[in-house]
Amino acid sequence: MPPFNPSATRSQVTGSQVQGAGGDRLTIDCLLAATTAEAQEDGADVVMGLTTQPKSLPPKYFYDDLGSDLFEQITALPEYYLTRTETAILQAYAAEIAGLVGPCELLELGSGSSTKTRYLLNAFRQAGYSLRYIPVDVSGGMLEATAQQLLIEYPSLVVHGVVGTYDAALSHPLPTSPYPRLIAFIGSTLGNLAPVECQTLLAQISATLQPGDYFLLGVDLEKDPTVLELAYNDSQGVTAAFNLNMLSHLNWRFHGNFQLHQFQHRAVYNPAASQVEIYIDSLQAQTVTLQRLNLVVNFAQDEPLLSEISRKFKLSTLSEELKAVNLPVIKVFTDKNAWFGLLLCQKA
Ligand code: AVJ
Repeated sequence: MPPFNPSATRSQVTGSQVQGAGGDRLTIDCLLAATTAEAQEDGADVVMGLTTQPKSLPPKYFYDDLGSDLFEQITALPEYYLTRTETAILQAYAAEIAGLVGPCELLELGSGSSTKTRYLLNAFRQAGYSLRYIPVDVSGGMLEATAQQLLIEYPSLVVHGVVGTYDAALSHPLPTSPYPRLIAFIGSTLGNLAPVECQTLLAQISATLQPGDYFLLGVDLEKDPTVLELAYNDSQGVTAAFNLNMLSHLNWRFHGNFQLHQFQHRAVYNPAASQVEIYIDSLQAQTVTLQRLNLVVNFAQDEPLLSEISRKFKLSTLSEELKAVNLPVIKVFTDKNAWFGLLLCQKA
């Protein structure tokens, strides 16, 4: 099979659906743009972020194939407790979750390498439930490689991947299923969203679910700021590389000329907003051009660019917010330190 081409144009979407080695067990829909016009449309958020003061960029631009790879490396860092902690929770409670949910169709937002998801897939398989898995990710390379691997590991799994943003994927029509849907949004990706955007996405997720469907949400919780700051300033510099890779991603995607060595990674905890803030600081006054976006940007010396917020949640507040969008929590799973929370909700 030819390698999956994440830059297929929208008009090729249907034509570029991948029918995998597993025959009709694999479909991949690509909703990303590739023509100049579409890339410009895609990059409207980049233009907005770089022309508004203070400057910022959407965290989704971390995740080109190299960025997804660097994130995988972050998850193995000694300082980065998040993935390890959530994995332990899934390991301990996946069977209970499968028991509560029953046979279903699992749609995962931001599936990445689907490593933690395997605990759920294993639990559903163990229970004898058939399962359709719909991984959604902006990184097409990682999604396809993961899907191919899953077909081998799970001989009766049907995979329908969607390469695209959450927005595009949630409104993308999928074949109907006789089973309830379980939307999984784990890994604390919700923490990237400011409170208002967070409410909007939760409401959007709720709107795509039928009463009785499920939502599984994994979030990082408030804790000692020292622990938090270490997790985003690792001693091996992997987080710094991950952060700066956003600039190389913009360079190739939008024909830009960011000089990475003229920028620096910085992460600080902001207790008032309960969030770690990740910045790319400009080490000198400089001008950057993004040809494909017709954009010229000036940076002052030491000017910060906010590349990510990583919010740390309080279980009681979050549960209220979920209830407000018709997704009441039916069970909360956590670790012994209450560092991370996994919330199983059911659409009312
Ligand atoms: C993938 C959003 C959960 O916020 O911890 C890791 C991304 N950024 N190190 C996080 C990230 C820097 C991560 N999330």
